[in-house]
Amino acid sequence: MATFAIGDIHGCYRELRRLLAVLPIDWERDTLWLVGDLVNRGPSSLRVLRWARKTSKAMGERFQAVLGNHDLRLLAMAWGVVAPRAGDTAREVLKAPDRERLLSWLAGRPLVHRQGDRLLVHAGLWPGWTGRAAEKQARLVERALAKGKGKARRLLDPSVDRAALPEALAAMASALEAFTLLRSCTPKGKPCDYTGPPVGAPKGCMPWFEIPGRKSADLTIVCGHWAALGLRIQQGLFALDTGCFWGGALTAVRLEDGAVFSQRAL
Ligand SMILES: [Mn+2]
Repeated sequence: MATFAIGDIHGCYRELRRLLAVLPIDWERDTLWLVGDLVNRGPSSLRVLRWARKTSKAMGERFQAVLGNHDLRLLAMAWGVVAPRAGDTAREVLKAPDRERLLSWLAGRPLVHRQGDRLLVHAGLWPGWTGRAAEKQARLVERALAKGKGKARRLLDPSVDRAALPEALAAMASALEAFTLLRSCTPKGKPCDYTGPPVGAPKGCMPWFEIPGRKSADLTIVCGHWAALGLRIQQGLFALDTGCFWGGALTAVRLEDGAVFSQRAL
């Protein structure tokens, strides 16, 4: 039984179907992980979401998709917390007849999924977190998001000043930042506002997974979110965002042997 992981899809449904067509996956036995950002930017968020929900129902626990920042943005748009901007192509989901069941499925996705020594997350983990600490934080935030009420809305509202939040909610906001947005940070774990490739990072900033003494270093992390990093497979890391929407490719890997499967952007 193998585990396959696919990078950021961003509504690129055609590429997804082509990738799946060549993936040597046994749908009855193997496991499929998605690193999140299923929707937005690309042309077919609705079709990707319908496929993901259906596949999730069919595969059960063998299918896992963690929430990315664009998945959360779709929920925030649906809840009226943020107004859609140009480029928010995922808003097509809001007009769909099946929007409620798609959105409630999405809101029920985890932020972190761990199986044995493998951990799936969209962006990253704070360097001071063990895998266990990350899971604990994730469960708290997931519970709030699945309810979709006041707490969740405040967590997804960019106009809320985090410094003014109650301590518990501020901790959840910080966790959400690591899970869905983190790329590089300082050795002390202060995030850097930088989206480019690691080689051009500002002084004192390094990829979160290279911070010395990182407490989750005993795990193999499967993540995406950082298109400028691209495909990075190294000890303890599978980073899979190869920028399909940006004209790159959609990438899958088989975690057992690191075999790479790729569909270039159409
Ligand atoms: Mn992302």
